[in-house]
Amino acid sequence: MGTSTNSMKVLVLCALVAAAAAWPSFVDDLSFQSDVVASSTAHKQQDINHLLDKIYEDTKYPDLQEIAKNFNPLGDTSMYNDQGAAAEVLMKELNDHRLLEQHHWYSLFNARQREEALMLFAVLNQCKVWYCFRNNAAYFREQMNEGEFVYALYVGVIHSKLGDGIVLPPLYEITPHMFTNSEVIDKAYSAKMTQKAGTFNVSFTGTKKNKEQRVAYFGEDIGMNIHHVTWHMDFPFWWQDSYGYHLDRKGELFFWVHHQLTARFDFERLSNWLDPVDELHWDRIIREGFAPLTSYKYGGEFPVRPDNIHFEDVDGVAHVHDMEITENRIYEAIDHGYITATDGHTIDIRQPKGIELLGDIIESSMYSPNAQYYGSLHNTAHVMLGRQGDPHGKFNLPPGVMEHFETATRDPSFFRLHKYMDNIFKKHTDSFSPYTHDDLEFAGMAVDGVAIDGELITFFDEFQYSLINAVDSGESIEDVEINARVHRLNHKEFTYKITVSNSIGSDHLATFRIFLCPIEDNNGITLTLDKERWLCIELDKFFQKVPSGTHTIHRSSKDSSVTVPDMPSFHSLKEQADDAVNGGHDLDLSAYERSCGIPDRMLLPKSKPEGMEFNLFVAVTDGDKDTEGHNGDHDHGGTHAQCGVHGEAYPDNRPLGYPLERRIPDERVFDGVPNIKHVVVKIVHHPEHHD
Ligand SMILES: [Cu+2]
Repeated sequence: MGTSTNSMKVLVLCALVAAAAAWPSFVDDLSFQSDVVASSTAHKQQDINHLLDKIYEDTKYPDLQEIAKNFNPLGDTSMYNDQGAAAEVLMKELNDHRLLEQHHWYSLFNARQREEALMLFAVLNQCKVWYCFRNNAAYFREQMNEGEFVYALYVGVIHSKLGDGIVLPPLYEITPHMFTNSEVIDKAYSAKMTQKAGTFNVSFTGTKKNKEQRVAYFGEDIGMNIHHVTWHMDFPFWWQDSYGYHLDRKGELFFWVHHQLTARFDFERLSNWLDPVDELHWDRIIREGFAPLTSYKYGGEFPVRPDNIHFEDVDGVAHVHDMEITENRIYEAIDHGYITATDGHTIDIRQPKGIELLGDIIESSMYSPNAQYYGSLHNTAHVMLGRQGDPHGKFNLPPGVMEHFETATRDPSFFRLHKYMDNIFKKHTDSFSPYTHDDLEFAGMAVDGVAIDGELITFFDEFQYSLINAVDSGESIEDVEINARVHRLNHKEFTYKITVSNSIGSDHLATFRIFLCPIEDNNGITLTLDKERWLCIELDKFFQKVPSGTHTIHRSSKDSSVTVPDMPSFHSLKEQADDAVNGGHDLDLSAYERSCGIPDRMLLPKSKPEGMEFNLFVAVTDGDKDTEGHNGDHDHGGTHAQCGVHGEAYPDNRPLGYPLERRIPDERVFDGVPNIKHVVVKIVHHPEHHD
């Protein structure tokens, strides 16, 4: 994956040629309208690749160097929708020397650092044309803190229309320190210094003495980390609709995506003879410590938290008591069935939209109707947990892993925190009356059979990613190929075969909702349907026309709307973009455009070598009603289940988790509905199988 000197020279040359051919000379020609030629997806992809290459160093690409030196963000303000207002704000901060220095850690949860990153995001987001986006990015890349820059560029590409078609490189190759333990990073440095290429094994954190280590493969999975950080970039808590559009059902998705992460973690625990994760409480000890064994590129080691500590107040963040007050206010809202807005009026939450508002106040996001009163339980808890190793700032430690979305799931306390919040959401959903037979029935549609074509087999694969961006470059030291090798949970592809009878008399659109649910707990005790349903993981949700009569629907595991495929490596993105630019052909990476979603490989829980039985639960509901008011496209880019549709309304009108999100005191109601069926399936783990 490394780049040899020669190919590097060719690459730089190509970039030069491409730049000369495609870009207007910005020094004497500020009419950005001539940008049109260069705005092909291939050029944009190439620009993004170059901007993200070795972000801790000055850019090595001559065209970007030129822009960084000569571009004036305020030179032609007609290239912005806001006539340069956002650029003016950022330029003032820059000229007043108020911006965070380079070579310093960055955390989104640090208010000032976030503010700075969002100033750059605002500039990029106001750009009318790619010329503006790219030149501002190239200019501020050399002026701002690298972490702020990378964050702003990622959310800029995700949310600006100009970013359509661009695939953001996997963050584990852009900022490898956040994903790779220090031991391997150290080896990467020495490989570079000694000019010996190498591939180094990354082991999961901890030892076998720590039971939590058995499930470290889940929280430390680089694809899972990407899913989590990308979800929070797609649905940022700081988002305001004035940035351009509304993020549909953000608060509810916040609940659902974290509920699913928690349920998935519990499935992995069950697969490893562990009890479900316990919830965290402000007045109880934090049982599990965590030693991340990772370091910042700049800023030292990630702090350690020992076992069995009591929550401490964190200077400048919150008192433990404040957290309890916030929690009480949220519980009070749930029990009342309404929240109180800033102006004192009440908003009913015992209605379908209620969970969305609850998510907004718990996170809290800018959508919260009253952040002053309901606080920011989730975000503050992340910081509280991140700082427990140095709550009073005595040791000047940098932020903990909990203070970054890309590293948070490494710490077992992440799942404890989310179990705690999940239980708050459960209290709310439990306040609704259970679905009745009539609510659940899809008259004329019956599921006659559910089967799996193929075997449900999991294994660990071996995967390599490049560490080249972790190490510094020097004039006289060439890059050598340096990779990290990780083991990742994977499974064999399989197909669902769902036999459906449609006696409605005509074709009808149906929504297929597929869940995997545990049958027994870790002690072998059979779960009631009401206990089981809260532990289910969503495997797929799709819309499909069902013809009249009896038909078997085939659906491949790889088409799941819950998952995303493996991302192309940074090296491959560079190669593809360069080839397309040089060859003058199109670049189509649309299959990888969204990286929010559970990695396809992790669709199934690991299970055990002797196999474990689970319930495969299929509910078929009326697709016409479910998608009423949406466009006729029923694929929605294929990642809608937990990540929605970019820039559009969530395609399913039902509550997330339907029909399992409400309590089920009487199992007979579900048994008596022909359009819902569950069968027992067996998943087997092959420990010896390496792909
Ligand atoms: Cu999260």
